[in-house]
Amino acid sequence: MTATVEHMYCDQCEQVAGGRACTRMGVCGKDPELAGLQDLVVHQLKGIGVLGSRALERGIEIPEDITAFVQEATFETLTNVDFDPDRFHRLLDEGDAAKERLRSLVGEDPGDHPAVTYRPPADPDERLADAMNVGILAEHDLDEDIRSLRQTLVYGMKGMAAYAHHARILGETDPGVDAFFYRGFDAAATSEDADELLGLLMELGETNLRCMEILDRGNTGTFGHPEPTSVPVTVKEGPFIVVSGHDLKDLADLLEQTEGKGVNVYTHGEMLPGLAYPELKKYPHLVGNFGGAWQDQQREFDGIPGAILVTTNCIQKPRDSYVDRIFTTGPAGWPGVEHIPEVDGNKDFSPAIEKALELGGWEEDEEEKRITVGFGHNAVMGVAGDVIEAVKAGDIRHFFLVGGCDGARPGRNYYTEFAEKAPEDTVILTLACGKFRFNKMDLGDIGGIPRLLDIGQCNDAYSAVKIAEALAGAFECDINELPLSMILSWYEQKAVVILLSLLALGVRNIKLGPSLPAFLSPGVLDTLVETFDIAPITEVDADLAEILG
Ligand code: SF4
Ligand code: SF3
Repeated sequence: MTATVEHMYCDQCEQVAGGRACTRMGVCGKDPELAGLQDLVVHQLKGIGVLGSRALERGIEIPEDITAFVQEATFETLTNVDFDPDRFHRLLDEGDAAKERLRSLVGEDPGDHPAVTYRPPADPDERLADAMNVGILAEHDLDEDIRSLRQTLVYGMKGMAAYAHHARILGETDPGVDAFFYRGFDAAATSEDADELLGLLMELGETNLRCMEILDRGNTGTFGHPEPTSVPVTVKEGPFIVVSGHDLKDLADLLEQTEGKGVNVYTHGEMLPGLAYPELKKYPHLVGNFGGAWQDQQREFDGIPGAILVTTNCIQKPRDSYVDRIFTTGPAGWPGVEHIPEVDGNKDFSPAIEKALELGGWEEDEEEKRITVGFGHNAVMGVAGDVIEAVKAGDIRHFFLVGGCDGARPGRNYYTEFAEKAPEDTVILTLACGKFRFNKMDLGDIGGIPRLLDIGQCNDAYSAVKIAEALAGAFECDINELPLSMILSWYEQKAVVILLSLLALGVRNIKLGPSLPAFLSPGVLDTLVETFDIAPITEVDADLAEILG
């Protein structure tokens, strides 16, 4: 018997109902029960943050498994990652155990903040009742700017948790990144000082640059540097598995396990950049990319004759026509969908492989179409000399970074139109899943330099920053003085933390769309606009005219 929960309040993503908050049912498919459980997990994380901060202040080392737990649990509350209530019940219990251990490590009285003293009751119904007393609505008596700053901090940490989790899987950690989660959750629970919270947001942005750097090191150290690679975006005859999400390690393990089995592997969504890494593309049965961005999955997976493996966001409610052939792993989850667990550091993907063989796959090859991917910082630096010459000669007038998340709203056609209308003497750098709106267009080249350079996943914003810094170095100027404009699209919380990273670097005049975050209060938004000149996207022609003068 489950308690009926009718209310929720979630405003963390761009798809938010009515531009304000999802209060009855999430547009993403998150119901009030799941929203309540996620709020409780965040409440636990705040308690862990307060205790962990005390430990760090006193120079006490926090056990590695607790930090790994904090990052994974935070990641699971990110939009479109995990919809399975059972797993959030487990995270609540694990959080409780982590708090107990931290309490005994700290030794002294940790105070009586409700997030510290909270113990999840054994009865699931009672937990759901507790959920009504935590979350954003429980902070209604707080000043709205403080509440907004705290939320931005939590959402930004959700984004960084994803990157920290991926880096950790590849053996990369950083003490500053790990420590920030404790300090950040502590402040999100206790701080009522706007300056302190704003300072922490900038520090989070800086820390996330470091986090994306260690993830880049993990990815390139394990799989080599991405190389410009022409890849098919059409299907081939035969059994197959489509791999979605961001976890390149899962893709690598699956490629190894499918070798010689007669099963093709396709990337999907944010896994597309995997096709450019030498240690992944060496497998001949990694045959290309299937489909577009996440919001098209229900249509594209409908009745698909192969298996699907989702490693992280974005998962949507599977239709009956493919629920028997979709699998989740890592932080991703959907109730009723088979989850492939990690056991002693290994994952056994046999259920997905068997399903692919049983379904038989596509009956014939499609007429082949290709796109080029793999312009990470290493590849772009390799042609930096040509790029700099082309700018000096006036052949390249301007660079646009058109990057970020995709989503379902009609306003997102802006980004397609932007790529179409960008003048022929401009170059578009892109990253994350928003690029599916224009990455099959042939934009040609400028003296052999492709006009569309796909840098990679959202976390490869690190590559974009390195490229921008290298250009600024070559032209002996500040990033803001470069002929470079950032036109960003956001949907979930990784985009929030990337935006904070760009602001922490001092990047000004970012254009953000398709709408501004609902969780920014008017006061906080004013501060960001005044300090960084962030502006919402308007009309493509007007924005281009303004940027190109
Ligand atoms: Fe709504 Fe987005 Fe929250 Fe889902 S994650 S409930 S769509 S605001
Ligand atoms: Fe896309 Fe979900 Fe954000 Fe890594 S896959 S970017 S939305």
